[in-house]
Amino acid sequence: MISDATNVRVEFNSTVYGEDEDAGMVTFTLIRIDESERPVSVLFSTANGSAQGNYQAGQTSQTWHNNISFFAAPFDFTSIMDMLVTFQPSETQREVQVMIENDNVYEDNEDFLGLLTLPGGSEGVALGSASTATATIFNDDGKPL
Ligand SMILES: [Ca+2]
Ligand SMILES: [Ca+2]
Repeated sequence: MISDATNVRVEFNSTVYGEDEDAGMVTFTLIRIDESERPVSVLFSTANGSAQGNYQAGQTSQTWHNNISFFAAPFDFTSIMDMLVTFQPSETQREVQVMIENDNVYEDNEDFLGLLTLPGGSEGVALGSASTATATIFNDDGKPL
C-alpha cells in the first residue's frame, strides 16, 4: 500500500459548463480522485469574464460582505470567494451552485470562471488539471429589431 504517499486529487468534472440565463444557477461539479478515507477540502471562487459578478475586483472579502446589500449596479452572477468545499470520507463528488441573474435584456452569451485553490495546510492534496472551468450564461432574450 502506497496510498499515503499519493496525493489526493480534486478537480472539476468538466472545464466547460453552461446554462440559459433563466436557469437560475450554474452547477459546478467537483470530483475527488483517490482512495483516501480522510476528509479533503478545497476552496471555490468565481472570477469575472465577460459576465460580471456582484463582487468587484479590488474589494477585500470584508468590504464585500459589508457592502453587499448596497450593490445596485447590474450584475450577471453572484460572486463566491474562497468558499470551503469539503469531501467527507468516501464522498467523491460535490456540487457548487452559482446563482445567475435573469432579465429581459438581450445580451451576448457571457462567461465567467470557477476556480479551485487549496486552503493552507493541505498536505498531500493536489488540484487536478481541471482546476479552472468556464461557465457560459446563454442569452435567452430576443434581439431588439
Ligand atoms: Ca433573460
Ligand atoms: Ca438577458
